[in-house]
Amino acid sequence: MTTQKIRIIGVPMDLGQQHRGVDMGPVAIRYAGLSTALRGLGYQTEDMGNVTIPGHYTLTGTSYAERLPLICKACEATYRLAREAVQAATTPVFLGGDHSAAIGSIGGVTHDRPAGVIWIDAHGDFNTPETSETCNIHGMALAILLGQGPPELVNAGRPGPKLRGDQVALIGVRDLDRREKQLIRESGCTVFTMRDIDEIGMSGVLRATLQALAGMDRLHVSLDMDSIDANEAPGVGTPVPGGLTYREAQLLMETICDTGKICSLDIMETNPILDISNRTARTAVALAASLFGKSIL
Ligand code: Z70
Ligand code: MN
Ligand code: MN
Ligand code: MN
Repeated sequence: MTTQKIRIIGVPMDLGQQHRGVDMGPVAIRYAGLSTALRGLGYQTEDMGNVTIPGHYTLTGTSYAERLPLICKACEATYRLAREAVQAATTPVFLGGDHSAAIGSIGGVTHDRPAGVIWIDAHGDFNTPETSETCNIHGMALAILLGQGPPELVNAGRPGPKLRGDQVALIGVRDLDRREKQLIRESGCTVFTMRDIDEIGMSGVLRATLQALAGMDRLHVSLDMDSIDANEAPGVGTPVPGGLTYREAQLLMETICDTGKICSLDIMETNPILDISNRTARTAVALAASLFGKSIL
């Protein structure tokens, strides 16, 4: 499924959460050598630059009401670029930006045909405005894609839910809010927490994930960098202890690569201001390379 042309799309979204600096994620990942790494694997790369998104600093206040329409507009612009990338027979890689941008990227890549989604995250991103303890939309992105939450965002790009629960697997979960747990249990998504990874190992988790998504002929990976342990990815807004090791994350990417079904990738939540020497972006590039076929031997 992965085409020989990879199209890089920056989505410097910082409206879905409170920390400054995540809008610099796209450029940090570029500077860490994403295109060079992918070209080294034999792909052609094409960089579309960034979606234009008004930064946090342009807001007059901190209200959800002010941010919602701006996030909506940014997701619709991202949706269009995602759709065009698929229509042009390229494999889009979206560089975030906070995870609310995935509402647009996943919406757009599923415009003409469905895709299974592997959502790799410390969090569930399954809140709604009713359950959220923060009002941060990046913590609602997956629920919105499944049709729950603010209608403007549920209907971004095209009307209605973009995914069904049986098309989604979450991996790396270790921090859910109280009422978010209930929603996620009812969602029909396949969920592998850090406990599952400890008990059956990443290879066991991946076998079960790929079995759950076996009916899908395309797979989108949505990688929240806070899934990775802070040793390898310190530059994220919401670090949670006990994350994926570098080796677990590499195995994850290598195994998904082996399916040959990757149609698109999000690399979200890299925040250079909170990082140490661009380590998080460098980890992101190494993981992207494995997803797109870099092998050890
Ligand atoms: C919390 C909330 C979140 C990402 C943090 C955190 C959500 N559950 N998502 N970082 N990517 O605010 O809803
Ligand atoms: Mn997330
Ligand atoms: Mn997260
Ligand atoms: Mn939390």
